[in-house]
Amino acid sequence: MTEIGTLLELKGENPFKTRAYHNAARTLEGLTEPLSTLVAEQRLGELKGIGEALQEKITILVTTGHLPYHEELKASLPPGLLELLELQGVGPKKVKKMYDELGVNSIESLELACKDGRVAALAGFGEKSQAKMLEAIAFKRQFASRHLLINALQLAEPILTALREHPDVTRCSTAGSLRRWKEVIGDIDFVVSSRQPASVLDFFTTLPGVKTVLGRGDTKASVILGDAGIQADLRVVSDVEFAYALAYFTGSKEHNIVMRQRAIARGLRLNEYGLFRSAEETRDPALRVECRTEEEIYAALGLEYVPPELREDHGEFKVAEKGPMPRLLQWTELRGSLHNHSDWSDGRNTIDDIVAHARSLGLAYWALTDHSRASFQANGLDEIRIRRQLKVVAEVNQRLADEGDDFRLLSGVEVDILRDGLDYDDDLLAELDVVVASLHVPASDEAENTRRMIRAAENRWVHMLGHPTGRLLLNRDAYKIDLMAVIDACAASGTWIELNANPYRFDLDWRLWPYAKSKGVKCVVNCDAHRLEHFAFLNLGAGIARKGWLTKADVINTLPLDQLRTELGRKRGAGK
Ligand code: DGT
Ligand code: CA
Ligand code: CA
Ligand code: ZN
Repeated sequence: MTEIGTLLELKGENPFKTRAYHNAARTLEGLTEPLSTLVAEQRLGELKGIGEALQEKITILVTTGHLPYHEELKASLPPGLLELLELQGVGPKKVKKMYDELGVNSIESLELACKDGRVAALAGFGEKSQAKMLEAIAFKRQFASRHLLINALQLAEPILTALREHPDVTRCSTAGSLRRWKEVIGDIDFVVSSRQPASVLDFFTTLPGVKTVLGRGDTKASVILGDAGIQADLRVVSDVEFAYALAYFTGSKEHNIVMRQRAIARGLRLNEYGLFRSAEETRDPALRVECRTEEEIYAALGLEYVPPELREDHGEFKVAEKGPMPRLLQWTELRGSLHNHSDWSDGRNTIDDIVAHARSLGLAYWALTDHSRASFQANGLDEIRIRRQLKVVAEVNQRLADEGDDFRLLSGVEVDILRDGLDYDDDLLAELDVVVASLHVPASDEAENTRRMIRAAENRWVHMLGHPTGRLLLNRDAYKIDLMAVIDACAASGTWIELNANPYRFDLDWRLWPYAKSKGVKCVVNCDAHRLEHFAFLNLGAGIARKGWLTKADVINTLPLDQLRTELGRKRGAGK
């Protein structure tokens, strides 16, 4: 629906018509029951803003899986136009104008038009906007082959399940950066053991999600998956080779290099085919040290097992040599999230829906931390509205208590860090269960940002700093900030730091958690949920916490409610 709306805009259709599609798309995304049910029961008419023409199109789309109207529309426009919309800061109106007046119909032709100044000459464009477009092109190219973890996972998971169920597959796993839970993924890797490699490769290269087969040999294949266009490599080995292949293709390259050196130091050779009693490269089965599992490979090299998330040559060898390796956080140990939004600010869902969903997931608590008033673009709450919300939260909790339910909704705010302090007075902050402080409008100066964040951490009512660098992966860099100084200030003031589990953020970065932990700073793995699907970010964030060497004891929101309340009171009680 969104795409139809966009296509109509590109065609220059009247704005009411295009808006109808965009509104319908929004309505459909926010549905609380399956669309197919609504269609089957002919109840689309109950939905806001969906007229008869749209109902008919939606019904065709849901029942047949495609929509001729959409396909005709798409075919009537050059395919490159949609690609242009992927450029930052380029919307349908601009694309239409450049297409109509300059014939720009692809990224390449836009680049040319910018380079000879034709875009700047268009009415309403100018030099600045032309330069911005060139920047956006460079940016897109730089990241063309890098993808968010969540997008790669969503493509990989059904394939892994399908491989597991395939009769010719003995063992299988993801490998590479995906298995290591890197925040950004180049390509997806699978390792499979089988007696029938040809059959597995046939299956893999003809999966429904496969757009292009880049290459296929006797033991491996590479394909392009999905509309996102992510490459996936599959290697098939014999089952005796599986553990070595899995370890090798999981990487990282840096980790593998140290593993090889350790093997050589023991008079052995390690490669993707095995661990061999040999002083030179070989794949002679007679020389192989039998290892069924990765654990056995690590043991043969004098190491405890290293979980995939830690295989970055970031100190894991020193620990695995001496032991014990820490028992890393499990996502099922998380009991709730302490930074989330509702439809009172820029979230999608009502408080009742949020509570029902959190309970259905078996969580123990959930904090509502809508935006404060300075975030007016996100419909931030002023004092009157937040006090009204406090009452609603109290009523919800009363109802839960009456029903004998232990789940609790916590009140709170994501308060803006402003130039001269916080967006709410201390008196108001003191009334809220959970206070997250975030810098949404940073200064250009590092020292200034650092000063503002430290000042927020030093406020007695602030429990934690939210998304401390403001980065959006593959989109927007971190603002300038001295994170070490901020972490030190959190350590000194007893302030926690959020690990924002939104897959665009993963902020604070995993590379900094060992430092924060060494200073005694606690982590809170937060969904920053704006809609119900975002509750699933707990799992993603827990993986990043693992990658940052964090254990259950390092993460505040593993605590049961009563202990959480004690911890929430700790900083506030200090110095009273
Ligand atoms: P990516 O795909 O860029 O996100 O990162 P990876 O780590 O998945 O890299 P990829 O797909 O190129 O290769 C998968 C693994 O295979 C990699 O983590 C380590 C191993 N590997 C690949 N090439 C080499 C190599 O030249 N030397 C060593 N030691 N290992 C390699
Ligand atoms: Ca890879
Ligand atoms: Ca690869
Ligand atoms: Zn925020």
